[in-house]
Amino acid sequence: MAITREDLQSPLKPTWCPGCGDYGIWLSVKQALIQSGYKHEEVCLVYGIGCHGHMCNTLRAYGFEGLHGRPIPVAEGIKLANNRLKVIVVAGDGDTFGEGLNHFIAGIRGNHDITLIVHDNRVYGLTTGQASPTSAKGYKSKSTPQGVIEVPVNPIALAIAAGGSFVARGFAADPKQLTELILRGLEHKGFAVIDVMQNCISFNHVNTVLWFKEHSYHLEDEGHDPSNKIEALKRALDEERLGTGIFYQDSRGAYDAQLAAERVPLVDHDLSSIDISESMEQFT
Ligand SMILES: Cc1ncc(C[n+]2csc(CCOP(=O)(O)OP(=O)(O)O)c2C)c(N)n1
Repeated sequence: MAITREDLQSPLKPTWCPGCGDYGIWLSVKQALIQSGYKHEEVCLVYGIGCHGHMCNTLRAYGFEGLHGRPIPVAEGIKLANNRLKVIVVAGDGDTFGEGLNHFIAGIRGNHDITLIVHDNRVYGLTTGQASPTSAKGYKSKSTPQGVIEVPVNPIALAIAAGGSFVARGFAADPKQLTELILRGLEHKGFAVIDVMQNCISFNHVNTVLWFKEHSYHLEDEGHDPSNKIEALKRALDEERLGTGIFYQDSRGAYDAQLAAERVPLVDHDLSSIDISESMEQFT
């Protein structure tokens, strides 16, 4: 049976700060799962460590919360072991563009069939407000009292340049568009990057909901064509006017679909003739 709102209902209440952008993303993930028509057992979510990762407590769905920076390789492993699953990564900007940046690029290059939702609040939220890789140059935080010296990572431009087959930006305060982007990402056969502009009400007093509203526009409203890579990159490099929607999409085929046809995913291996009793002895 397809997932219902009741299925996703967790007995645990969110602990995010009132006004946090995590609520809008949580709502959009739930809406997308309900609208997708997938069954509960067909979906697996992998969470990073951070405020965003607390979604594992508030969303009743199969999932795994691992190490900070490592949700992408965990998701790739799950997808390779059982490629019938729809695998979603819920990560932070620290997770994805700091500790896990190599995994972001490797995931894109491999075009693993995963939907990545980055809660990009431009700050390390859970550890109480240090600068993150997407904090603007000059951004003052407790870890950068004089202002950030480095230039920020531009997730959209980086994803397109690395060979991304689906590159989109959403906004936590626009759940209607974000739900649609997640659905499109889930349908996409390959690595779908959805970088979500998100406010952190407690620690980022620069990139507020109002700031994001004033600095963003819908790509669709300007007739953007997601098959035009050069135009997508041009728009991605504009850091003053932040487009939301799908920047770029192509259909080069996902990793698991390109593996040798005779490869049997781990989940379908016949284990009936394998005797593991000797290995289990140490646990008895
Ligand atoms: C390998 C490792 N490095 C650092 C940490 C400490 N740590 C936990 S959460 C976090 C930052 C989370 O920031 P982000 O990924 O942006 O998520 P947010 O809390 O903003 O949602 C850090 C640095 C850790 N748990 N593991």
